[in-house]
Amino acid sequence: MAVQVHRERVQVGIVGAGPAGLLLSHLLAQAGIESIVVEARSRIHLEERIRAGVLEHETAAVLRETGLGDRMDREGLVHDGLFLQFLGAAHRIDLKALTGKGVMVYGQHEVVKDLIAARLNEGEVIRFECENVSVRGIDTQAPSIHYEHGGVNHEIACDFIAGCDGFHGICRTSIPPEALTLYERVYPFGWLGVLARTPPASHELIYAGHDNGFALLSMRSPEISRLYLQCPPDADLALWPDERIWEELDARLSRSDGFRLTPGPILQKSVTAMRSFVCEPMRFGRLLLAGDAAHIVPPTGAKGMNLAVGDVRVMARALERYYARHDGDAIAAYGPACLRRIWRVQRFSWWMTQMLHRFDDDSPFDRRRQLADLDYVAHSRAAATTLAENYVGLPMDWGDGP
Ligand code: RFL
Ligand code: PHB
Repeated sequence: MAVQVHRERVQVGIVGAGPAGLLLSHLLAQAGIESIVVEARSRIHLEERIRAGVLEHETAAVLRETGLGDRMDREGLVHDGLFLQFLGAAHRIDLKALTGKGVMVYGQHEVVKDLIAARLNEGEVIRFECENVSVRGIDTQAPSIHYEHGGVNHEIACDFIAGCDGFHGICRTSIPPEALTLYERVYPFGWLGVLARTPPASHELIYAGHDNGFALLSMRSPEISRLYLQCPPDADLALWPDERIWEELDARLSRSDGFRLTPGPILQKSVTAMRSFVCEPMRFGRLLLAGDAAHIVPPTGAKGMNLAVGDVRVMARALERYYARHDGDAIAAYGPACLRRIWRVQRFSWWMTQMLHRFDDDSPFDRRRQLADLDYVAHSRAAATTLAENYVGLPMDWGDGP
């Protein structure tokens, strides 16, 4: 029996409608390059998936410059500082005074909502709920994306495929393993994250290093708090009833000045394992990887989504140059240009993570060294500037890109 196949063609086929895939599609459209985004999950799932919350100064600027800043500027919270907390005292790092820049607290799912709305304005360029997605011919001039939807097989022929399908996607694993070098560190802990209906107890984020483990106070709006606790990587949520979560947050975030959290209804909870990961190179033939498909950072530096934005900005520029003058060198330069920034961000995310978390095999020496690191950042303008410069974001354009 002949199987029906629906065939179409596009310049760039994109796998994954997270921040990387959606923003790439948006940037390409602005450059007059057509793309289609193939996504495994539903629109509602993407729009409700709670993840990152901090946009670097330049990430917010990119969204604004490309027409996506209106709601962010209305509803997002501009933060000019953050607190490092240890030994029961909070120390403010004045990002604005140290770097001239701040960050924007605006949920990743809100960015995703804005991007989906902007892309769907231009037609059916996002295909949701695609099954059995695969990529073929990635080392040829004629790669293609294949998927099933509603019992029909689909094939999209493209010039290039952008693998924006996250850490567990199929793009990176379609590359022959011998063509890749993977760098990885898995941490012996995870984060238990909760979304709670209670006004944030602090108007700026608090990163707390405590003997019981790390805790973070963040937020999504003046009414909604986002809080995290270091926990075992495979923590069973059944063992974390709401009362235990509030008790532990209170213990780790309490201070000698009487600061206290106000518990409220917990709307959502989840556990995230933590790793540092980089895949090199970021391109195999005509498949280009971006975002979490190519690298993962532990969330302590608030960098994952920002790195994804940096990658696709460079990729969009490379593709623009390719189409303007068939410049294959621009495509070859994509990965190396991104990797320089990626490794600096890896370093920062690792440094924040090891400074603030408890490791089971910490010796008393390690603990004193961690506290000395925190003390140094809290009391040295030079050390605080290093943290601040990385936190608000290193420049996305190092001048050596395609
Ligand atoms: P995503 O967002 O994972 O999107 C990948 C998309 O690909 C789809 N997909 C497939 N589609 C088709 N076929 C397949 N076979 C597919 N397999 C997967 C998925 O459904 C999904 O829609 O990757 P992207 O676009 O690279 O974006 C990366 C960011 O999502 C990630 O780095 C951040 O969320 C990380 N992160 C943070 N980043 C920040 O910049 N600032 C933060 O404050 C921050 N906090 C966090 C975070 C991540 C966290 N978790 C849950 C991992 C806090 C947490 C707790
Ligand atoms: C968040 O608001 O979800 C958040 C903020 C800062 C981080 C990680 C996550 O470092």
